[in-house]
Amino acid sequence: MDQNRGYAMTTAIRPTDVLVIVDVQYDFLPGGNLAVAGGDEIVPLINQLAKKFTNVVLTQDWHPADHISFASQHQGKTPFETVELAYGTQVLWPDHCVWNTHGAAITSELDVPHGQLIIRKGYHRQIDSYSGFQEADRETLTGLAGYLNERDVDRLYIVGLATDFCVGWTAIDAAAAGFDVTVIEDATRAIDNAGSLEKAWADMEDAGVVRAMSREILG
Ligand code: VGL
Ligand code: ZN
Repeated sequence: MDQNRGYAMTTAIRPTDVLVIVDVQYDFLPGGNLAVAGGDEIVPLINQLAKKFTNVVLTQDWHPADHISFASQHQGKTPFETVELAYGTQVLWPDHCVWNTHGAAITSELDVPHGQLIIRKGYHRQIDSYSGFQEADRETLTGLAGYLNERDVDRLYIVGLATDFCVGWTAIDAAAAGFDVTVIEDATRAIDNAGSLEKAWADMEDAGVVRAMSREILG
């Protein structure tokens, strides 16, 4: 089967498949507080992909101004350093995606009027949540798996920002929750801090996440 991948076989999207668009918010786009290089380049591609799906769900990183993941909340710390928290090691970030700020808004360039659900995450002050399914304490659930299961969804395609954090963790948790998961690589962009991108792909592979390119869906 694998040798056929080069021939751009097109995967048919089924009515029960869901496209999950992760964190395409102004703070992760060029000019934003935690800008992901090339983040804006994926938006037209996501718009094209979304047209193939009946079901589209979005996630939105959504932090209180004093969120524990912000370096500004830890004396003497700067962004991209780490701290040990009750639930493990936490990377510290610039303040980003603060409730009701422009940076937290999903870009208006995203053309997904049929999006069904926006799941917010990271709104508990003491817990970060890269994943759209489960917060960083690995205990608190967002309800997304319940939503998808109630609607008899079994196959997810994941795109958005950033490959090595919110996309990767969402994909791994989705696989752990029993979904059949594909990440569309060219519809993501990475932060890539200290080897995080390579690690994320290795972790996704271990979790059984399929790595695809948009042409396999768009034809
Ligand atoms: C993200 C770092 C902090 C992401 C969110 O969307 O990948 N990364 N918060
Ligand atoms: Zn965040």
